[in-house]
Amino acid sequence: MADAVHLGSGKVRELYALDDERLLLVASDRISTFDVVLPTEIPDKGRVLTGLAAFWFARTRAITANHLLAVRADGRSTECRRLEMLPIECVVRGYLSGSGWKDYARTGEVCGHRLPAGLRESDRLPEPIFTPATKATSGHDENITGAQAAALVGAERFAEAERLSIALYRFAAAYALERGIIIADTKFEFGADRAGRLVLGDEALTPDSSRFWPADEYAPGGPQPSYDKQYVRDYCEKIGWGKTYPGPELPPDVVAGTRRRYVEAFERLTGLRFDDYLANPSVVLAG
Ligand code: Q0N
Repeated sequence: MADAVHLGSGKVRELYALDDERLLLVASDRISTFDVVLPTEIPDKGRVLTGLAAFWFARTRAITANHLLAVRADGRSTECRRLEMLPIECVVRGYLSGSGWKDYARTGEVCGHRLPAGLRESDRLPEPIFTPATKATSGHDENITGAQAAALVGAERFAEAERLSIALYRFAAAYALERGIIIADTKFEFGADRAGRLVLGDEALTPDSSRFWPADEYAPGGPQPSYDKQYVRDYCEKIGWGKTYPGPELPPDVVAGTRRRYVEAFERLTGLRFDDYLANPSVVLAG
């Protein structure tokens, strides 16, 4: 870390350059809700997300190459290949929620996909759809049509990013559903390596980059509880926070309940004990 150059901060992650070809992604324990980072951290949240992403990277190599080189012993830092990132977010939706639901309710379409009439909020879609968005530097990402995305990255790149995103989502959603977790939607970021090949980057298939819902509570026709952040959201509603900066401190029981949910998602999906991950993060890469 001594000579790693800080490149930038996301809401909950830091990015450093190790050399010309490698980056270090560090996941903090910060948590955001309603787009505001809260002043209270969730212990080990960054380790859960790092471990889960590494688990998925290891298990999806037959679908697509990815940027992961190594998970460090701290369990929250990953060394990755430096890529030329595409200027689009590759979102896949298997269920109708968030901006997808809002767009459908207004227009009957999401990112140019015409959907059947009469769908309710949180309904499962007949097939997963690719709904690209632009990366907003400030504020919210904006949904765009496939044609707009293709204009940004090129038709061939767009087609490959769409194909890979849908294949990754199908694989992960089926796997997670068997373990009691619905992945309602998810966001991928791809980049090109030096040979021009498309490579999966960022963190993938975590609760921060996806909507995870508990399958046993699934009840379409309204919003669903979040697998990971529901205690935080319920607490924020209870105290009447206005959902603008600054966010509230979280009480110890909300922190403990939320940490337990993150660890539970990790253990369900990986089939590993989280303590075993802490002792040796490489366990998520085996098998
Ligand atoms: C990169 N972002 C956006 C960390 C994540 N492998 C890569 N090569 C080049 N650039 C990037 C990656 C990756 N991953 C991705 N920015 C640069 C997401 N960031 C936001 C800040 O926290």
